[in-house]
This record gives sequence, structure tokens and C-alpha cells, in this order.
Amino acid sequence: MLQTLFEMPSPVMPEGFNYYPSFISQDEEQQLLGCIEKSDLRNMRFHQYEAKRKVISYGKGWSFTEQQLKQGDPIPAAFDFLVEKIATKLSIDKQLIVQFLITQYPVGSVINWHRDAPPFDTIAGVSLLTDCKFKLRPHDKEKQTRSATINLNVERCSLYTMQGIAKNEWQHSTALNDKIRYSLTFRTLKNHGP
Ligand SMILES: O=C(O)CCC(=O)C(=O)O
Repeated sequence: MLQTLFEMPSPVMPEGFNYYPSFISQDEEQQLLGCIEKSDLRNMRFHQYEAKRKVISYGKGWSFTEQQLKQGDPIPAAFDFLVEKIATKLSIDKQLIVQFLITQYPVGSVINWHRDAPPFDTIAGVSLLTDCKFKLRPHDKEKQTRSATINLNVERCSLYTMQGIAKNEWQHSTALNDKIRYSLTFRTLKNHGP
């Protein structure tokens, strides 16, 4: 009874944002962590600034400095099962997933408010090792009131997807984490037709 009284209602998310708890199993999480161990993650650079978080990008990555897409190494085959699982959830062909970013958030790191890069259409994020406080607020400054900010507890092993209004008209960020977290982010391109 007490638990029911104090349970927080699920926040109302912007159109185009979907959340799927327990998207991967704990065994799949371990398998992914094993693959990540072999990846050469480097501190994220943004112009002269070096962020605390470490990343490695595969496929068509977005260069912030040059403001264009750059073709990188192909997505390693070890992650195929996850690409397929996400494509199935999105009801798309797996070939449309053209970008894969592994991000390691050391303790005390964040990703600040931003909108995702313009050429991308759908973003899919899987969280490993720990939960994270994921925040969304309108991109339009006049609408950025305190009450307009949405906080969602994005759980370990969950998936979120963002497209349309949620991607283009909202910004997102994460709160400071107190445990190491990995985020696996997959992206499709806009205008991917023939
Ligand atoms: O940690 C996350 O899930 C957010 C990732 C993100 O926003 C990004 O890579 O641009």
C-alpha cells in the first residue's frame, strides 16, 4: 500500500520518444561488455574541449568540427545481434542502422544539453551497467521552463528510441552518474531512400 502511495507516475514523454525497460537480458549485457573491452575508446573531443566521457564511433559518424558525416570503420560483427534486435523493434531493415557509438561515462560525467546531429533520423540507446537520469527539455528557449523539463530513469539493459518531434524539437542530457555507465547508440539517416 505504502509503495503504491509513493510510486512516481511515469512521465509523459514527447511524441517520438519510446522507452523499453529490460530490452536486453543480463547475459546479453555481459556479452556486450566483453565486446566493448576489446574496443579502443578515446576521450570525446569537441573543438578544443576534451570531455570526461570516452567514445568510439563506427559507420557514418558526425564530425562536430567539420559539421559533416565521415565514414568510419564498419560496425563490428560482434554487435550484429543487437543491431538486428533494434532493427526488429523499429520495424526497419538492419542495413538502415548506419552509425554506432559506444560511450563510456566514468563516474561524475555527463552529456550536456544538445539535440542529436541533423543528418540522423532515429536514435536508439541501450544502457549498460547502471541506470541513468535522462532529461529532456524543449529546444525552443521560450519553452524551457523548469516544469517543462522531463526526467526519466533510464534503466540498465533498457532501450530508448527518439525520432521526429522528440529528436528535432527537444534537447536531451544526462545527470551526473555515480557509477560507470555505457551507452550504446545506434542511428539511422534521414532521406535514406533510393
Ligand atoms: O547516454 C545517452 O544515452 C545519451 C547519448 C547521447 O545523447 C549522444 O550520444 O548524443
